[in-house]
Amino acid sequence: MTVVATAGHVDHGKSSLVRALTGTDPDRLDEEKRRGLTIDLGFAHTTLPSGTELSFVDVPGHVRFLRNMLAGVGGVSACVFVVAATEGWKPQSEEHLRILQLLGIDSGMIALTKADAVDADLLELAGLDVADHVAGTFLADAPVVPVSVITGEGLDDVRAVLDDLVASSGGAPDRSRPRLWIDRVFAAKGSGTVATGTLVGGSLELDQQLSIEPGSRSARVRGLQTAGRSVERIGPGNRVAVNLAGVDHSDTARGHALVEPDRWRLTDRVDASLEVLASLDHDVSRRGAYVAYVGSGEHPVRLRVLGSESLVPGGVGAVRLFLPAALPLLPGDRYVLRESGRDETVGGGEILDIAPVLRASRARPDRSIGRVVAERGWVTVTEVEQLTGERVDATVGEWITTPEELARMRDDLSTRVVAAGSIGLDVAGLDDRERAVLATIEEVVVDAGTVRPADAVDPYVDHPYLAVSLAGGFAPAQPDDVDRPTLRELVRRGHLVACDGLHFHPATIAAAADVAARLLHSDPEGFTVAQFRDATGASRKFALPLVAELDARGITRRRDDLRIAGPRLPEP
Ligand SMILES: Nc1nc2c(ncn2[C@@H]2O[C@H](COP(=O)(O)OP(=O)(O)O)[C@@H](O)[C@H]2O)c(=O)[nH]1
Ligand SMILES: [Mg+2]
Repeated sequence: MTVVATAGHVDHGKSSLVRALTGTDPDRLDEEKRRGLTIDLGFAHTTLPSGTELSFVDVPGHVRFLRNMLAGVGGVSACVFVVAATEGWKPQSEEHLRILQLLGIDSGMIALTKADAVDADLLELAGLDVADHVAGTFLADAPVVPVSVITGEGLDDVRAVLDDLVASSGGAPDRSRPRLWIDRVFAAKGSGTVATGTLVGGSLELDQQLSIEPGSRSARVRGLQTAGRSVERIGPGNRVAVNLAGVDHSDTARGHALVEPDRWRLTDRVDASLEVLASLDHDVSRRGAYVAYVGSGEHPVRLRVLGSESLVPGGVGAVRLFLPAALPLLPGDRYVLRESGRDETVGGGEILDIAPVLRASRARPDRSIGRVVAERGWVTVTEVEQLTGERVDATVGEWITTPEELARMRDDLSTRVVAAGSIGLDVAGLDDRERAVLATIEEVVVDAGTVRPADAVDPYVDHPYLAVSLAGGFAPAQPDDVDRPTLRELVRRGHLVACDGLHFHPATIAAAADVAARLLHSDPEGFTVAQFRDATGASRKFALPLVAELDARGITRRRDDLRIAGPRLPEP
């Protein structure tokens, strides 16, 4: 963490404290200086005693500028919560605390300002009052530091406490997925469009191609600055000014996001949790002019309560939000919901599903990856990453699925392959998932674009010589063109029979056995090779090995120059 936001009621001394700590007046607009009132976000930075650099986002406290406050606290992880000892807890103290809580900000300190303007008793009372109001919130155990920008009392304590906060926050997470919600855009003399924001999720570097969302307009990083310095690369958790080439400053605005192209699934419909503020005096239903604050943006939304008609004050439920434009969102992003008709903060929560597939009446969103997969059946690793921000191991190929779906598809494929038998199933007719699953089934073999049951597969079964041999009958052309290893394999697999250096088709051997059976039927005394040769029409060259093969198989037996019936002689 190196970016903190101020928070607290108007005139409680937020901007004065930032100026005292940094030397920079965060009220940069002329109107702000004239009226002594923060209207828009202010930015300043300082170096803490430890040497750590810290940026401040100073927010307006006035209720009219709440939208600007919301734009500033989006990417921030800690706050300096300001309460004036002279006034104590006020309405925007309460509202800002609720908003920070809803946005998931989980660390901070409390500055009890204007300590010079009250006596010790009042100061103590103010401290007790604040402790009461923050009980049960993320600030319950936060240090409370009395401070005065007039006397300088407490400023060093504030610095020391901020150093502790930074040290215990462990730094902004780097998920190699940078996102910068733009909170300010301006045209800088000579360098074109500059956008500023708090960078989260990953790094940016010079010359990087970025996409501005919504709208997916591309821009190149021409320059990068943080804390007033030009840098070539900047990591998450920093205030960054990005000089963008390729876009006009009027094309982009607060609320837009800078992201890497094609890394995000842009969405205008999300399911989210909604925690309704207990202070609300009515239920929350779909009726209302709602505005959602997401990132640095403010978006009019339609809302549908999931699982019931409405949510009661203090209740927690889920809603579906319909946004006017597609944003680069992820589960875990926080939002605040306001109702513009009544100008009140309704509540807020966490985005749970950026691409809901179930109808609102059936959707029960949560952040589990298992639900994302189960609702779709099959998703790729890339899709899951875009839907959840998490990289998960594939179940099979590039796909993630449930164990049930995987088993179902394996069974289905096995059945289809078995049904196709030795003819095989055409792999080209399978989809990507089926092909991935097929590769995991051991009982099948893929060969030349077809898949067969492993036991039905014989790559030699269609060898062209076999047809030649079969057609040649008792006098087949010999396989002089077939290489020796192939010939040996054809014989080993029983597709050819080798007898005395010649090769025959098995059907020819069967036919020879039939000829022998017929000859022995008409003359049981036996037949000669010459008789066999005449009966088959083959020359002696072929007749001799054939008869030898019949002997070897026990179909015939030799007695002198005659062949008589062997034990395996078939019926004629
Ligand atoms: N006496 C006293 N006045 C202060 C102190 N801090 C701020 N102020 C005054 O309180 C008023 C509001 O201060 P500002 O910083 O603009 O408040 P913000 O609206 O919370 O940003 C200004 O007139 C400041 O001069 C302080 O420590 N002591
Ligand atoms: Mg101010």
